Amino acid sequence: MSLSPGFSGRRGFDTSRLPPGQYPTHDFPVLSAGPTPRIDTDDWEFTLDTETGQHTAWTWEQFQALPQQDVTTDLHCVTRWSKFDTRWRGVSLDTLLADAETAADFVIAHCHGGYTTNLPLEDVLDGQAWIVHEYDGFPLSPEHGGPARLLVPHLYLWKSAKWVRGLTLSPVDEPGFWEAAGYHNHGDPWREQRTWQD
Ligand SMILES: Nc1nc2c(c(=O)[nH]1)N[C@H]1C(S)=C(S)[C@@H](COP(=O)(O)O)O[C@H]1N2
Ligand SMILES: [Mo]
Repeated sequence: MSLSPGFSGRRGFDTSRLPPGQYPTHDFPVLSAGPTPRIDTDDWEFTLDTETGQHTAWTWEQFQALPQQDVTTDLHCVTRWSKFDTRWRGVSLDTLLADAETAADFVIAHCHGGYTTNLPLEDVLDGQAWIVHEYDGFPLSPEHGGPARLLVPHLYLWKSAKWVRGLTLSPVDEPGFWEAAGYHNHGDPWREQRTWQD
């Protein structure tokens, strides 16, 4: 057996996978700015709107019929916990955006309850982002964003919008809920982009 240089024997965490200022945890804390919305999959719809006026909508059934991917990834929350090897299942944004008629550079995710978050388009393509509906082999719980949430694991977890109901593509960057409140516009944990000051 060989250990990588960053391996920490104490609790079995590979510290080389830990961005600066983070600590590892086995817990999965729930962080929500408001009450947990309950959305029935019969009523669920996911929409994509482009700056060209193109509107696409998927029902739950249509969404489930899209190619599904299993993703195992580390999560990094700006409140400093990181959770390794989380397992998700969902649809890649590459699939959802494949037919989009757009020259936009930015995405805004909209959620039930009013939460929003903004991302550069280049941060959600090429296998970097998914709309996930299973966690650890089970339907995603409402507390963690079920029936479906955005997952953008290479950015701080506030970018992974829970109860997501649609994406809007825009040529203009529009700060979302936490970005407008002082969190960093981009949120790369490896560069510790926590707040406007970073
Ligand atoms: N719709 C919505 N999405 C959200 C939030 C929220 O309040 N509303 N909180 C964000 C924040 S700040 C974090 S850290 C993560 C927490 O995800 P979790 O509750 O599954 O750990 O969800 C993000 N997505
Ligand atoms: Mo957060």
